[in-house]
Amino acid sequence: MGVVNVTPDSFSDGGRWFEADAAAEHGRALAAAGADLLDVGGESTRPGSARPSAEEELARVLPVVTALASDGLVVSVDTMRAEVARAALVAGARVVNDVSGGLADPRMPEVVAASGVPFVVMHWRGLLSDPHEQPHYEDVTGEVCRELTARVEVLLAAGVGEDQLVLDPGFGFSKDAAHNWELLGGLAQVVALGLPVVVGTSRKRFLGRLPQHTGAAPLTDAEPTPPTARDAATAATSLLAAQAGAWAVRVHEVGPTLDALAVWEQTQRWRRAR
Ligand code: PMM
Repeated sequence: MGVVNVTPDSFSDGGRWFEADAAAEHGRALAAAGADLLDVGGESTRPGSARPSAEEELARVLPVVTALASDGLVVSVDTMRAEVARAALVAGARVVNDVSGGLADPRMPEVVAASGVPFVVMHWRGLLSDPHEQPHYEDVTGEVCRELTARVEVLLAAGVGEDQLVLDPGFGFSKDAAHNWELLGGLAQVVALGLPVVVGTSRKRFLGRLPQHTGAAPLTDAEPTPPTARDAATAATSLLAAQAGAWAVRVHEVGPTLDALAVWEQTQRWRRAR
């Protein structure tokens, strides 16, 4: 899943693809590099960023969804708004990806149920509590699994088909670095819930402190590496996600992740051949 952020302020690629033509061109490049699915989003979830109006979000995503879908590419729309999801589906999107797991907009379950398309249900406590509050978990993987299961029950009761549901543990959303590492190590537990799982670790902040962990930079150096320097670490997390049985990984740079997945697939083939 290749990321196409049509936003002026995303943390990872802020503003680079804000113009519709540039965003569509970027989506085509990701597809040419091997992405099976292009995730088009018009709202940044960066802490402190102001939400765009629904009109503004529509104006950002619709031209890009239309351009990519009319090229025959498979597009998902990354939105928390039912109205944007509905319009994007009419424009040719084939998947809805909601970082609030359907919590932000009470009309989202009905739009998803009526469309029959896959729905990515991401874990995020941000809409249940103060988003600036320090996240607290006794057992992050277990709690994420329980909270995702609760979302699934609500969505099924609202008429969404089980075969539409895709889970995402929500790396970096209401989670600090230690939570993200623990969750990555416990990913197989999320997969064991029995639904397809998307993993979105790409260029996230917890991957920006590896030079300190490896001793390549002093521990006192508080500055994380810039997001664009995190693609090797992202490829490593993609491989771990594949190994744990994830259905998809959501990444900004496709090449390094495809190489890592090819490495994993070769070892799998060898194991199967024995
Ligand atoms: N992360 C971001 C945005 N959308 N969607 C899913 N399903 N999973 C994620 O982890 C996720 C997402 C934030 O990252 P970005 O600003 O680089 O797009």
